Amino acid sequence: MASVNVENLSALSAKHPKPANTFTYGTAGFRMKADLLDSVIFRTGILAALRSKKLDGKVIGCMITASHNPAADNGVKLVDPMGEMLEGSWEAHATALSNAQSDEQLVDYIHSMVSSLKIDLTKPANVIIGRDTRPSGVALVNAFVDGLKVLDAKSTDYGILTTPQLHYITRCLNTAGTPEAYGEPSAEGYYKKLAAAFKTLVDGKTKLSPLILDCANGVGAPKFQEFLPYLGDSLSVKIVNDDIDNASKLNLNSGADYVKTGQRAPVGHKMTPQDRCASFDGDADRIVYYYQDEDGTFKLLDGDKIAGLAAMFIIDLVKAAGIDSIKVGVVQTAYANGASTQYLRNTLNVPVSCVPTGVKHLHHEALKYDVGVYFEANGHGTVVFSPSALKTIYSAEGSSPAQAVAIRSLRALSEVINQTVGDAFSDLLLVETILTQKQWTPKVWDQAYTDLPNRLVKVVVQDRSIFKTVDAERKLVEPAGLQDAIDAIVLKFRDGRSFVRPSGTEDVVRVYAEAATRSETDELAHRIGGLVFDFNSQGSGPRPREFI
Ligand code: 16G
Ligand code: MG
Repeated sequence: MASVNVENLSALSAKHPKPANTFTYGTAGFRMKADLLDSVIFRTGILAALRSKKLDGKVIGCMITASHNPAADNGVKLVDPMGEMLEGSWEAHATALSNAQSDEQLVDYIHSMVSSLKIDLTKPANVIIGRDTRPSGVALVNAFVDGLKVLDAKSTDYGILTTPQLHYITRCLNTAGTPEAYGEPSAEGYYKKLAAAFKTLVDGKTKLSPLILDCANGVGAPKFQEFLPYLGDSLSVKIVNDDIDNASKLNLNSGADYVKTGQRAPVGHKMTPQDRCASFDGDADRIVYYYQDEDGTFKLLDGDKIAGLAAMFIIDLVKAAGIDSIKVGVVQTAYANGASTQYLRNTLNVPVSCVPTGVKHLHHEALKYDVGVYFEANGHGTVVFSPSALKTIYSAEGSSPAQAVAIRSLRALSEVINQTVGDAFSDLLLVETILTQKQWTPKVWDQAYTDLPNRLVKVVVQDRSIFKTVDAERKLVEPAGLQDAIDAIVLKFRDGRSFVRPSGTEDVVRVYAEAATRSETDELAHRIGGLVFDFNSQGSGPRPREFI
């Protein structure tokens, strides 16, 4: 089994001293101010090497990004061999390694993992690395590589990539030469695969007007620019917010998070009712669409709207292909607008499951369906096809020309969609495919259902860890008595719904509320916010004035 070369570890570890902070590998890996991350990322390198050795040298991915956070932040997440998020049970190991107080503790923890998980340290380890455009990325990649050196892991640095590209390449490398080969393991391979599928899907259809694409001044900008030549004249896109040379602009007043949270267009974005717009987040794994109504109202088409559009389209295609043995399902979180869930269940008659927040939960649940469509309201999401569904789609022949066309579309759809993780590029092509095939404007798409007004508020509390939820985060079991008090308030509101959950990424508790009208929704959100703040005097700092 061999053991760790302690001298080598100490020499490398000395370059990456641990600050006094305590770290947690959360929903999206480690994420914080970049200047606190050096030791964390060094140790995550050690973990990545261990993970690869445990999996017999399979390639593990490492993405250095802090997504929609400000430019001064950064983060790291690891990707498992099929392009999915790091297995849940290893998150605790990441946390433990990052908090080891000395080299001795570090070595002890590595040895305890080696023995409890039966890791053979003599096995090879292979890790690939990608990063977003943040200036802190280069030094953090070096820290990660030092971590890999502790266990002699082999690494390939792919430089700047979007998060989903890194997921894609990881899967390609691990499936190369097998019947499940996912594609060429490079950004170029990714562009070629997606563009070819998209061209098949829109072949012969009238091209839509240009899409105005806000890239949040992040990695999506240079990468989408790089992608455009592959798309040729199948799609026209006008990229805005593409200044990656001025780091402070990253995610500033722009991007999917800004648009979704504030329900407004990026600053400086002059929209007309003719425009179809979309925003990526800082690492291009999230997308939302929007447009302006004739009366000037801003209209958001978020992850729920994308899920509804995709489910509707896929259900129709499966029927048209004559293979309705394939069952489509949709996965949402508690944040899904109540009107979207109703639309999916009652209009599309599709099964809908609700899971806790975080891509990994949705992805896992979606794998239970033949075709699983999953989206968070914030725009993270994709569609996954089960191996048996793919087999059916690829073996079907169709007994009429119409069936043959539908089958061809389904095949191309499974190629245009990045099935490893939610991917803003691939989701964009999915939406553009459907709008092109139907010749729909965003307004027509929006008519599927009307969102219930909703509001999200943050409550700063002394200790968010005392808030415990069940039922996919829709009910609090602790602190005792709080859920009953919430229920009593919600009952007073028409179409009222509200839930309270601790954030996985920030030191706050989040309150979501929806109700029949905007004013009732605001009142509900602020009543629940006040309730949580006051409950056992949990609130921290000044009580927000709008809380009731
Ligand atoms: C992370 C998750 C995202 C989730 C968000 C919730 C991934 C890749 N990202 O960004 O899916 O919506 O956390 O944040 O899983 P919260 O727990 O602070 O509300
Ligand atoms: Mg992101």
